[in-house]
Amino acid sequence: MNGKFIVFEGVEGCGKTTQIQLCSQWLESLNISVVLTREPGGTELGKDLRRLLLEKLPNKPVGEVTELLLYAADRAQHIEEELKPNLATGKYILCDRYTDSTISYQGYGRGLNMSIINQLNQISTGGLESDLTIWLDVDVEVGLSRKRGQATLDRIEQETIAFHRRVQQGYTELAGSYPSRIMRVDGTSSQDIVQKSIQEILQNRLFS
Ligand code: T5A
Repeated sequence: MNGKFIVFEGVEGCGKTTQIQLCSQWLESLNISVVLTREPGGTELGKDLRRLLLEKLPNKPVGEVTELLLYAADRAQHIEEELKPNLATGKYILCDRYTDSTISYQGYGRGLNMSIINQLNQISTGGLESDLTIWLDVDVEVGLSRKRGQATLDRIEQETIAFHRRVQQGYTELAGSYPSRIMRVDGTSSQDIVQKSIQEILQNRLFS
């Protein structure tokens, strides 16, 4: 595979969507061919799975294991339909969330068995890892207050603050365990400063 697979991660409202857009504009200005995608929802099937996962409907609860399996199904489809073909043709993929989300949300947040999560991640990805993961680190209160100002909160955003803190702990521990793959960026700075930090990391890690 010749392209590059760059993932953006973090708690709710950390600024992934904003930074992916800015990063895409910058890469295109360098004549690099870019694909923007996300999990869940990076394929047609995935859009339906995203709706099932994020809509909060009264009397229609989503079980924790069901949730885990739906994220895995979304990812398996995404890899075959979107990630592998674009990497094979040399594209730079900017992906909003990937396996570290499952570890942080379903593992740390829900408390599901980590070895099952790791096995499912292996099955759904076939071993495909990101070339680089940018972790936008913001306090969960800051991220959620940004989201509250924006729209109604989805099913997962409506979880307790304790849940979101466990998710944040997940990202912190993952970044400590995989220092060469996961790069922490302070997401509380202004959008321009955050973007400059990301561009510096990409220049050092992918272009040099
Ligand atoms: N999930 C996902 C799992 O539980 N397991 C999994 O395996 C996977 C893959 C997906 C949900 O699914 C869960 C995690 C999630 O709960 P999503 O697609 O991440 O949801 O949700 P989105 O709503 O798209 O994204 P976020 O809520 O995380 O928001 P973003 O994209 O991080 O933030 P963004 O850029 O939209 O910004 C939010 C607001 O903040 C402002 C923006 O203008 C916007 O208003 N903002 C800033 N304000 C101040 N300073 C900055 N630096 C700012 N940057 C952005």
